[in-house]
Amino acid sequence: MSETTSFPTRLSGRAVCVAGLGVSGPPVARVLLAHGARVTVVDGRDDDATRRVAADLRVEGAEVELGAADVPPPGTDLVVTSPGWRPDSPLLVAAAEAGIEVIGDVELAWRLKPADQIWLAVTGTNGKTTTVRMLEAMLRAGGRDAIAVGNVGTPVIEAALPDEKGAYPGILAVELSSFQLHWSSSLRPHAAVVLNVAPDHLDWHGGLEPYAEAKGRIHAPGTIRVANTADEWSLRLAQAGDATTPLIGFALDTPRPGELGVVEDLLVDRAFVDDPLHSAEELATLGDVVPAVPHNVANALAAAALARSVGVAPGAVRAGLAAFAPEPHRIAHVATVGGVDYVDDSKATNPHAAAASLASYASVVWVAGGLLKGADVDALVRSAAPRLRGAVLIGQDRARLRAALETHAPDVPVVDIADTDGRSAMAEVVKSASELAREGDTVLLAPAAASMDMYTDYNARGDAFTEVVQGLDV
Ligand code: UMA
Repeated sequence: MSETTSFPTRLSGRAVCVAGLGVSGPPVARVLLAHGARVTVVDGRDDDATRRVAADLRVEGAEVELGAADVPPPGTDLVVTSPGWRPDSPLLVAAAEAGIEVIGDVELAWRLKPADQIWLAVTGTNGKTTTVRMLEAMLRAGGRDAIAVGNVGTPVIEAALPDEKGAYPGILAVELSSFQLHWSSSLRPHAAVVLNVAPDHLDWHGGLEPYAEAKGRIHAPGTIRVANTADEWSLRLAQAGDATTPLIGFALDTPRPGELGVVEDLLVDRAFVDDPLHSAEELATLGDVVPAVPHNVANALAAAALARSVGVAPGAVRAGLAAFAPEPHRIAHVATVGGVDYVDDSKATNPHAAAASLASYASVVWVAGGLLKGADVDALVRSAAPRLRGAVLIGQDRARLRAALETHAPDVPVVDIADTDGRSAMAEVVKSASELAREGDTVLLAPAAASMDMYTDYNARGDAFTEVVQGLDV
């Protein structure tokens, strides 16, 4: 497209192909139509639900092609892809070969957003959603007009732009996945953090380095860099960002000047204060963080750093934490039965998340398995071994977990559930786990794997676990 006029103006009359008719595709198509673009939406699916969404969009003026979608329509000027589309998918390869620009939904939102809207951005392998929700709560407690958007569920494009009355949120707490960052090039968040990096989505990115590199894009020119100093990649990616901006560290120990940290039972800021060398601000107590497990305290510190970067007062940080309610299936205590705690952390869909979860309990019957997405589980099993009372394995890649347990925890009893029906398998899981557990133990669903081999998503897996546990005799 010609570079001489502004991006929004250039969209008028242009042929734009929107790849994907899932969550982000429809609002992207609508915004493009509103800017006068000629829009064709493509999706590989052709089922009833997709056809219904397609029918609505056709009424609004878009072309929609369902089923095989291997090349952009002739004359396409720009492709806006949904995040999950892999760079090696035929349509995106064909677009690249034809010299057509490919951007993601987040990049489109950035190019169209009002100039004075502030973005605070969060990525990382684990903790993103909790952190943006905490951040949203802190910003609101501080009187700011803020909303959490992005990978958390509300497409950025839906929230970033002015409504019919011309109103728009002043600040976005944006959760960005590595996919969304891969398809972004000109984002310039006010402040940003990579919470942590551990192997995940390796099949999509082709390895850990490109996965981390995609996350590192969040530290754009001019962006205040927030880094978890206890995480090698988090720090390294921030250090590789714009050296002219402040680098604010956070960790679970005593903060140095320029950092946020923990002193006894207090969350403390020694960065966004008048005199970091000689003073510090108390932000909250550990008791304000729910649950106060180590990785969640790190999430709270990251959210606090981003909130403080736009001037949110310490009292609002604390009030935000108090107002924050954890989302379901994240270290959720389901019940105590016979002195055994049952905890649902179905959201632990990769080994790094499962490791943080396992480290929060002293003696665990571990429920694990599903789709490992190319991740290695040896380090996880090795570090968890001393805490394991037993393990119950489900799902497609359970043999790899079993092999790791045989190597690193040979004395730990392991029950293998071969049933692939989500509901009946979970009943067997809970029965076996309750038989392995002793009083004082925790039965922990922290699968280290994605759920889609047996469930719609991690919510359905967590719901199945919760339902069976709630049916146990108290
Ligand atoms: N499709 C194709 N061909 C492909 C790939 C996808 O036709 O090669 C079609 C699918 O049939 C589907 C549509 O594209 O109809 C879906 O696109 P999508 O899965 O890329 O994305 P959306 O439905 O738009 O949802 C996305 C995020 N999904 C992914 O990144 C996979 C959502 O994150 C996000 O909440 C939403 O945008 C709003 O921003 C979900 C997620 O799983 C929660 N994220 C991953 C994670 O958290 O680990 C990154």
